[in-house]
Amino acid sequence: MEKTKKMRKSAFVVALLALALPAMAQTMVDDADGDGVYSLAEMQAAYPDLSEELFAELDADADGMISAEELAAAKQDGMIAE
Ligand SMILES: [Ca+2]
Ligand SMILES: [Ca+2]
Repeated sequence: MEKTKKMRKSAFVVALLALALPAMAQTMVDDADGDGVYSLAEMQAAYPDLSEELFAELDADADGMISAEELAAAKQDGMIAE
């Protein structure tokens, strides 16, 4: 009886890990110069296909940089891949 319970528990843990893995595979934009926002070059390092036009669209406040909020919004709207 006890053995079965233990096996169920580890199966549950494996299932949790399997759920967590795709989240970890998300595209991470690297803030290479550490200024807290993402430049076109930094965005293109993560998204090689990102055009200047799309970058400008993602830049909601048009300051020439993508903030973490703008990046999250772009992902949420499906404008760029997760
Ligand atoms: Ca930066
Ligand atoms: Ca911006």
